[in-house]
This record gives sequence, structure tokens and C-alpha cells, in this order.
Amino acid sequence: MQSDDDGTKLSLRIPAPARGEHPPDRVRYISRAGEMHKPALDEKVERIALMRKQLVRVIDDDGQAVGDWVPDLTVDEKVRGLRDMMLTRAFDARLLRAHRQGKTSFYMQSLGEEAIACAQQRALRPGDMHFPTYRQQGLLISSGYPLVDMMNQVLSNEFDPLHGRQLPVMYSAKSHGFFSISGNLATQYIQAVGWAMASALSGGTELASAWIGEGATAESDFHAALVFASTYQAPVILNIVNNHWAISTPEDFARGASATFADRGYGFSIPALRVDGNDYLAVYAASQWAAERARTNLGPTLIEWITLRVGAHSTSDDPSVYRPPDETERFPLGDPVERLRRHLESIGEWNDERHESLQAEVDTQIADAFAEADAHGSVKTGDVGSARTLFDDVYAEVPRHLREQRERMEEST
Ligand SMILES: Cc1ncc(C[n+]2csc(CCOP(=O)(O)OP(=O)(O)O)c2C)c(N)n1
Repeated sequence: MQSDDDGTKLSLRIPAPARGEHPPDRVRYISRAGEMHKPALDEKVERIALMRKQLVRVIDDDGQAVGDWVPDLTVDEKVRGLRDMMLTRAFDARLLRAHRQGKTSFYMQSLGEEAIACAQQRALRPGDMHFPTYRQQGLLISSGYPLVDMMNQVLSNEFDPLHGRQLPVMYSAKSHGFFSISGNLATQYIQAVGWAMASALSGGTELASAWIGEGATAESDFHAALVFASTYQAPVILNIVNNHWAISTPEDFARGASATFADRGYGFSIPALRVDGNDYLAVYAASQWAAERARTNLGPTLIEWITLRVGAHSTSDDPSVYRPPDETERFPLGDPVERLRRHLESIGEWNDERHESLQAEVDTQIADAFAEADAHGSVKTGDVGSARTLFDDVYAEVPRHLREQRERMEEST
């Protein structure tokens, strides 16, 4: 039908998911390892504009670390990185099993994405503050936070450090630079920028690191955060974890007509990189570069990490109804644990025997921690925190109406 003035009939582009099919370009613009130049920290944003369309990679197909972005890490530090990732993976596997055993009501794993959180944690300093999503347990694990405390939180037992205030997996650990996770997506992005601004205003030296999944970048909080970060040149790293799925929604929905999520930074004159998120060495190097920029008052850096959510979104999700069954095998960036392992092998510092022994050590650590947490009870045993503490730690002074509710609750129990 034509409009009154005989103009073109208007229409919208309505994204439609291709259920169970492989999109033709699962990862756009794959650069070769070592291909990308490492710019000076203060390089003008226009001169590195193409970095938002390319991909920083360090570990090549043979396991060698190549190019300008090779980070200055000792063999021990690389082995520690491998251990952090394997520990995170084993932690996830055990807690996923705990869900099947009815010991927790909910769990979210980070399978396939471990390098991003584990390497960035090691690249930053104590005192810096992460504002994570629910998929960055690797930050907390690599920081040395007690595994038993994390497990107590997930099992919702009496030793849960958060006393049942938060959904399982929504940790909070100020002492370990881990801001409370919010279930409301994207809120942490503006909080991170605000925290970074406060750090600078108070003459501090600590930077903030904001975390978001690619799907949640569609939230207006994400865009508001970029306005403030660029206007005030806040000392913040703006991480976007592009794991290709927002529950069942493919990444191109939130990306819209842009070629990449890193494009979002360019519009705000924020230097933006795309980085291979399954390459521990690339993640470490890019995080260090962004941290150095923030520490020397050169402002924010936006990094789109390319990875794949290998597992289900959460224990409430069944991905078999929407994703191709062989997606992981066909993912071109491989597995982060296997890639770092191969790198260590290729430089003569690793072999199957050492790998198996590290795996056994990690599995024992997780089994021991789980046994300790499980002994404190879980939702299955009913050894959960008392409802009487419901209003504690929320208000400096509990308001009258809540005091009355607590009294009524005590009378009825
Ligand atoms: C404001 C808001 N909208 C929607 C949801 C429901 N929700 C929870 S997780 C999720 C998907 C997020 O995907 P993404 O940001 O890509 O992160 P990922 O889960 O892949 O790590 C949605 C829509 C929510 N928690 N908060």
C-alpha cells in the first residue's frame, strides 16, 4: 500500500533468530595471531580506529606466542594462569553437580570463558575494583577468595557470607575487589564509572573495571556509562564479553546494524579493541594496556572480548532447543584451557603428565572445599540462615514498619 504522497512504504528491520543453524560468520574479522600492532598508550583514537574491527591475538595455531602483544609473563605466571582457569572450571562442574543433587536452587557456569576473568584479575592490582556480572567467578577465584565461602553462598547455608540476601552465584567481596553482583543487568556499568570517578576525585590510584555481556549492552545504563566515562575520562576498563548468546538471543540482536560491539566505543571517542577472549596471553596483555592507560590518566578503554558460552545460560536454561549441537567444535577460537596448555607445551614447559597432575591437584582442592561447605548444610538439608536476620545489614537503623513485621514473624514461628 502506498502512503498519501505516494512515498515509499516504511518498514523496520526485525531481527529473527536462526534457530539451530550456524550463522555464516560466527566470529567476524578474525585476524592472525601477532598481526595487530600494539599502539602507544596515548595513541590518538582515530589512529587506532580499525582495532575495533580486528582481533588482537597472541597464541597462534602451533601454540607459539607471537607479535607486539606478547605479555611479559614468566613460565610460573603462565602455569598459575592455567591453574586459575582449571580451578574455575572444576568449581563450576562441582556446583553444577550440586544443583543436580538438589543442594542449590540455581547455578551459572562460565565454561569456555574462563580466560577473560582469570587473566584480567592477574593483570590488575589489589585495590582496583571489579563490577562483575554473574559470569566472572574467575575474578574471585583468581584473587584467592576462599572457595568454601563461595560454595556456602551457592548452597545457601548458615555460613553464607551474604546471609541469603543474594541469589546463588551473586557474590560480593569488597576485600577482594569484587563489587556485589546485581541481577538487574547493566546497572554495574554506571556504578563502575561512578566508582572510577570517585577514585580520581579523591586522589586515589585505584581503577575500576566494568563488566557486561554483549546482550545487556542494549540497556540504556550501558550507554549512560559511556557518556560519563568519555566526558570525564574516568579511569575505567569497559569490558564487553561477547559470548555470542544472551540466553537464547544471538549476539547480532544487541549489536544491531553495527559491525562489532567495540564500535560502541568509537562513537564516544573511547579507544576500543576487539580481543580474542580465549587467548589467555592476549587477555592479559590487553587488560594490562587498558589498566596502564587508566593509571596514567589517559582515560577509559573499551574491550570487546570474543568468546563462546559453551554451557547453558544457567541451570534454568535448555540450549538444545535453540543452538546448533556442534557449535563448540566449530568455534574458531578454540578452548582457553587447551590453548594455554598447548602454548606451554610448545615452549617445552608442559606435558601430559604435568597436566594430569595439576588436574588431580585442582580436583582435590575443589572436592575438599565442597566437602567442607556441604558439611554446613544446604537448601537440601534445610540448614539455611534464619529468617529472623532478614532485615539485618540493610538499614543502619531498621525502620518501624520492618521492626513490626519482624516481631509478627517471630510471633508466628
Ligand atoms: C535489566 C534486565 N533485563 C533482563 C534480564 C533477564 N536476563 C538475565 S540474563 C539475560 C541475558 C544476558 O545476556 P548477556 O548480557 O549477553 O550476558 P551472558 O548471560 O551471555 O553472559 C537476561 C535477558 C535481567 N536480569 N535484567
